[in-house]
Amino acid sequence: MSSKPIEPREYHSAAGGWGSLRGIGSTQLREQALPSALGTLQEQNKPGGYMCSSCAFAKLPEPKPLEFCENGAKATLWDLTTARCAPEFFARHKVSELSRWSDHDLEMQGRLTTPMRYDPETDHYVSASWEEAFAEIGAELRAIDPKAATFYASGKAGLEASYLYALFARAYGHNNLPDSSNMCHETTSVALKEVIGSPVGTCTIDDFDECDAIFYLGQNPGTNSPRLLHQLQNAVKRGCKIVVFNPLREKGLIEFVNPQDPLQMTIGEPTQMNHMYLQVRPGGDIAALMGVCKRVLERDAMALAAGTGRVLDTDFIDRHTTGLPDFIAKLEATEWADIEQACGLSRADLQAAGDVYADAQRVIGVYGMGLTQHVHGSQSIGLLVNLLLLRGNIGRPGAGCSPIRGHSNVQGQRTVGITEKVELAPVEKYRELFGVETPDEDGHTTVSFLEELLAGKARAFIGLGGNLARAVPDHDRVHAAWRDLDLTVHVATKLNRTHCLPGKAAWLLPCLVRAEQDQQETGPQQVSVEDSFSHIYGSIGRREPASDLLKSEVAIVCGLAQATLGPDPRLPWREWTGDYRRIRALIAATFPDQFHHMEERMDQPGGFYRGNPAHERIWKTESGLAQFTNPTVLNAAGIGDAEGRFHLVTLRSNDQFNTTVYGYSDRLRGLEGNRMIVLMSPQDMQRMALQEGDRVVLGSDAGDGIDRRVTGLSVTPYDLPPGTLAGYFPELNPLVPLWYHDRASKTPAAKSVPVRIVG
Ligand SMILES: Nc1nc2c(c(=O)[nH]1)N[C@H]1C(S)=C(S)[C@@H](COP(=O)(O)OP(=O)(O)OC[C@H]3O[C@@H](n4cnc5c(=O)[nH]c(N)nc54)[C@H](O)[C@@H]3O)O[C@H]1N2
Ligand SMILES: Nc1nc2c(c(=O)[nH]1)N[C@H]1C(S)=C(S)[C@@H](COP(=O)(O)OP(=O)(O)OC[C@H]3O[C@@H](n4cnc5c(=O)[nH]c(N)nc54)[C@H](O)[C@@H]3O)O[C@H]1N2
Ligand SMILES: [Mo]
Repeated sequence: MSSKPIEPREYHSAAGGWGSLRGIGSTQLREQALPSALGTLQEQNKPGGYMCSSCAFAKLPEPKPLEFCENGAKATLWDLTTARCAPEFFARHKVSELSRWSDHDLEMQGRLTTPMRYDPETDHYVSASWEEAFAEIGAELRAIDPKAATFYASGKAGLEASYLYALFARAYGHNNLPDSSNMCHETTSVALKEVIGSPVGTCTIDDFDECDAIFYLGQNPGTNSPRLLHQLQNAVKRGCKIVVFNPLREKGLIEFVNPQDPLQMTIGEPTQMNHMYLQVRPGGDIAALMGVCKRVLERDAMALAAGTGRVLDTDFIDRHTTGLPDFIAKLEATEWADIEQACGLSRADLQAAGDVYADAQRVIGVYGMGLTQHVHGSQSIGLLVNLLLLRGNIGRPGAGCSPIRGHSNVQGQRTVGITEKVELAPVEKYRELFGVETPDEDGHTTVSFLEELLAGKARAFIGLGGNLARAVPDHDRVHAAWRDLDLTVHVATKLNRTHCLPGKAAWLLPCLVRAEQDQQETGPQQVSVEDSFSHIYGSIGRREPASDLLKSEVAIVCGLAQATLGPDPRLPWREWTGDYRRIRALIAATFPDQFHHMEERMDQPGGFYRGNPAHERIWKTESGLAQFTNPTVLNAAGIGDAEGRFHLVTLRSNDQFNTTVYGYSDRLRGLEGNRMIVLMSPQDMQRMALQEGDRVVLGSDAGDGIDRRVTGLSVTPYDLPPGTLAGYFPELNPLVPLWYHDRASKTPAAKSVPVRIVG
């Protein structure tokens, strides 16, 4: 064993700053995007322009001259590459060969240009016409039981294509409409619905201008929603206190230099972003929030004794909530020692965080995958809501619950009917407007689709975007089963690993990206999207499409529906393709309260707010009140501690968008050049007698007898709580058992995966 202390890796500059500008430049070089693509970026996220296809952050009413971040620019330049993945490429490479290529190398081939059909005889994709594609896919779908087909959506397609995709599924005969949400914020949709009656966040972006404290749990803004750093920086400069809970010290929550502020860029000091940074153990948020709530009660008792007024907002609690007495009993029965053990944080730190909460008039709770991707993730969200309810921090300015969504229109896809749950589908409206009867049975979530796949019962898969077989848990097992599907169809922009697992009949259907012009019979068309804050925006692309043969997602969905369902005067798919205003009129007719006058309102600066009852303190819960809930566990991980067991957190780097791997630089964590790494605390490395760069094999410790392992991982020292490992998604997905998911929502628990070092 070496006696030299092991130094954890870290990045020594602030988030933002010159590093983010260099990040954009290197993408442009790597992607050989035309210089004019940089000009196109000026239209990003502005009224009359196109909306970024990266994350789901707000598009502000008063945009700056450059209203994009490093990663938004990368996403656009990645879309606007000059490279083309054309039929000649497929002629050179067999699909079985391509299935061994890296995620990065596949997407680097550039934009798909032509519909491609899989030829099982030669193991090549070969070009075909759109007419052939639609006719053959329609015939395949007509030949099977609709309930054996799944229509997945990845969260990028606009509201128009999404609305029609959901309608197509119902008219064809199933509710199998999982989307990427099922691996992401489904925990939010289920948990928030239960406790506040709304499946989405209650904040709008303006709330960040008024809050006094932000409790920031399990979300990495520096990489995944960089534009939010500006709001956070402004809040800090106003004196707002940010309290972070995260096992990793993420740079964006430590220090930030605004790349659009010339003064700060040249001579200024970085902004120190947090007031407290609490390195909670994975899943320890339940215990940590219990500790914070305990302190709030202590402060309330102290205030009562001193006669200085209550800390609890008793008026709000009496009028708007139910369940507090039980929660108080639970808090009183929970020992500090157990809390400290479950979260790895000290009582003193949690009390200090409780004091920040109690002293703030307006508090926002922000969270991301660090809360949602756990077996008891729903309980963590319940606890965060409990904390907010104690002082009436929901439904007033500067306060609320703010989940940060993933894909740029993932929330919107759910809003307009892409859901496997019948109760959330506009069943009456489908009947009234189209004579379509929605099947009664709930459809598949992502996990239940995969269970069917592994059981050999699934027959057909259509993906409206995404890279599902790569993004899911247990993907080694999934890959083997995927090729037994009778039909796989991917509406896509670039080639990915799932495409290289063709079913017996298999198609790649290339589509436009958002920055490209979508020309239809009535002229250039607009689409629309929804952000994390329930605002809807119009989006119009002006770039010349990457190929003459590309179709829009709307045109492809309509082509597939028409070919599958045959002519029906109540479902004029062709006319809808010709004029998207007609689709928006249908969206408005289906959801009139939220989407009335959509056409006029979506282009106004800042879009329009579709409303949220919980924001108005109207609680659409079973009791009609906001609900305090009691946790049944103190740690959200599904499997507890044991000798030799680690809890593995799977993460995104700063150089990827989900399975799209732009490159190998995780700049904000000081990690360069290799994604096959496992981050480990220096203490654990010493205990295990490991050196930096040692190669290890991680194996599943889920106790189900299934051998899951990932080899060739290079040990890298990192500042992590002991017993915690971290590494990259999707490389480590083979270690996540399919059954290891949030109990309430079935969201895979990718943040506390039980593993061992097995070699
Ligand atoms: N550039 C870029 N932007 C993206 C994406 C991308 O891949 N690249 N993906 C998009 C999508 S689909 C999504 S869903 C979002 C994801 O954005 P995030 O929600 O930020 O997701 P992750 O990168 O998975 O990181 C989650 C954070 O939670 C922390 N964490 C892990 N376990 C725990 C825990 O138990 N408790 C707490 N408190 N923290 C924990 C991790 O250290 C990490 O900082 O980003 C979207 N935006
Ligand atoms: N272990 C682990 N697993 C995870 C996660 C994790 O944190 N850890 N995160 C989960 C989360 S939050 C999510 S959202 C999922 C993501 O899962 P998915 O949404 O299925 O995956 P993406 O990587 O976003 O999909 C990328 C592909 O989408 C296609 N594409 C890109 N742009 C467009 C477009 O404009 N239109 C169309 N039609 N296609 C397009 C391209 O072909 C590209 O290869 O992964 C989940 N899996
Ligand atoms: Mo996501």
